[in-house]
Amino acid sequence: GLPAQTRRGALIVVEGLDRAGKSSQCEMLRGFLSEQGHVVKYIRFPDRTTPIGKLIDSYLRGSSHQDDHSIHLLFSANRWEIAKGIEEDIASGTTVIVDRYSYSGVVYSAAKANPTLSLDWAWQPEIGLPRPDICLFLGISPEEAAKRGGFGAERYENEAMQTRVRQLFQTIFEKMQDVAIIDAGKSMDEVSKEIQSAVTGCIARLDTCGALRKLE
Ligand code: ADP
Ligand code: FDM
Ligand code: MG
Repeated sequence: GLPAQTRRGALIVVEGLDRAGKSSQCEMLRGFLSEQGHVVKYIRFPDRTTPIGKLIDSYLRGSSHQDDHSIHLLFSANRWEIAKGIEEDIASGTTVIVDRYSYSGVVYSAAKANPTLSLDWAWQPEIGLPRPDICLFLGISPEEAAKRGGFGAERYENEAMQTRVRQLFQTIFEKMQDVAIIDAGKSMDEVSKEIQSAVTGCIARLDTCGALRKLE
């Protein structure tokens, strides 16, 4: 491969339902890639620390109300405000691991079954954001997820919402490129091995696949 200084970083997204193991796996992947000598950043969406993120946090905790379209656009704006930083990191050789991204964005909003908030409508503000080199989708059955603890107190943590979210994730990832579907019902170590192998393949292809692309 090319020397490290000239090689760009990879943009790696981890998606999935609540309790699929996203955050645990992001941490493990960060450790794995760091040991390999990569410079790695781990970020998550929503980023609840920014002014927009604070509005989102209050909405998710049920402390405030927002129109469905309005909160959708705030989630997207929360990615746009971080996007330039991601592009700079990738260009300077840092690999960025992202816990939830535009795919959670469209799926959770469309799951509300609001008649004027289709998947198609929801995707539009995502167009132009940095496009992941790989998206790891951690799939888990409701039964396996339930073994990992009950629902939390946040807005979308209920059976009806999670069922629709599961179906919509299926719908979007079936026809998507650069996605690795991972059985997240296995042990943490088994899941992390599968992730490592998918990510290693992705990074090996980076030398030939050119610059970071944009969502379209
Ligand atoms: P997410 O970020 O997708 O909501 P977490 O990584 O926070 O998921 O994991 C949710 C819970 O499930 C945590 O208690 C974690 O320790 C546990 N967990 C994660 N992955 C596994 C696994 N493969 N097998 C069993 N338990 C797991
Ligand atoms: N979520 C997350 C959205 O509805 N839209 C988005 O764009 C993103 C990134 O916010 F219920 C939802 C998904 C989940 C909640 O939970 C965030 P975590 O536990 O912080 O991942
Ligand atoms: Mg998490």
